[in-house]
Amino acid sequence: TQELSYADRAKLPNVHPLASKLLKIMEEKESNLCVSADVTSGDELLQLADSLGPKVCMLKTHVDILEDYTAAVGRDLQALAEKHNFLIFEDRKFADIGNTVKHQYEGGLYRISSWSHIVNAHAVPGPGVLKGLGAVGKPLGHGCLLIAQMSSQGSLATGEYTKAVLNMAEQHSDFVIGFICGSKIAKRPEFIHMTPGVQLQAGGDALGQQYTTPEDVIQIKGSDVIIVGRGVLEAPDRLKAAELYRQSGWDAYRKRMGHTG
Ligand code: UP6
Repeated sequence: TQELSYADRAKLPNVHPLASKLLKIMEEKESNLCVSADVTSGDELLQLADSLGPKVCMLKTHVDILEDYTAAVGRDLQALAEKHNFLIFEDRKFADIGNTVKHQYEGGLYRISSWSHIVNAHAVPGPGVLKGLGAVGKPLGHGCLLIAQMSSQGSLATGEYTKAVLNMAEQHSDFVIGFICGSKIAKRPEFIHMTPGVQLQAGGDALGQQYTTPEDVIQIKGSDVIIVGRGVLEAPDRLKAAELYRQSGWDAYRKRMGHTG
């Protein structure tokens, strides 16, 4: 069977509206790049969002590593997402009972649900984690990614666990829009596959991170979005690096779709 393009998938009758929006952005901007903006200052985060915004379909945050978070950061980030047409993904990796994650998502210092389109969760607690997050996120039109696999060495999220995560996603497709994973795991083309642990050269870091290339992730493994942190952040020219990752991710997608050159 012929593989569907991002644009085709955006039009599927059962696609979540937020997944549809993402797929449209990807096609429009020719970008399957999500930059992981892992910086510790709010100003630097906003400056990154403004300069790299045109290159990405999504910006991923770890809001709890900011040393100077104020509500203005969330608000300004939202404005930049509008300006440059990307989605915001707070990589909070919720992993508690429904009632607790509901508070963590909606309240506290960060009020994540007020500015982030997408969050993610571990499936470890069972479906209650999605019930809790969904109670806050669904009325706002937000979506959730389930962590089905991890890029780190020795990850326990493999095999039967990954299958169970897939099952949970299928049963909650009104809120779950896809997965954090190493390769395409779901047959349903409505689900988005997003893969971290990406650099232009395979390798790793000293703390267990493992890297593969955009080509491997998109073309060979069949994932949809590459998530790149230090590959961009530690480059001498971040904008140039982001463009390089955008281009290689897009080339890999074009090759997967059967285009040459
Ligand atoms: N991340 C992973 N692997 C996972 C899940 N999430 O690396 O399985 C996140 C990290 C980090 C980013 O929390 O924010 O993706 C990867 O950053 P890097 O490209 O600098 O390694």
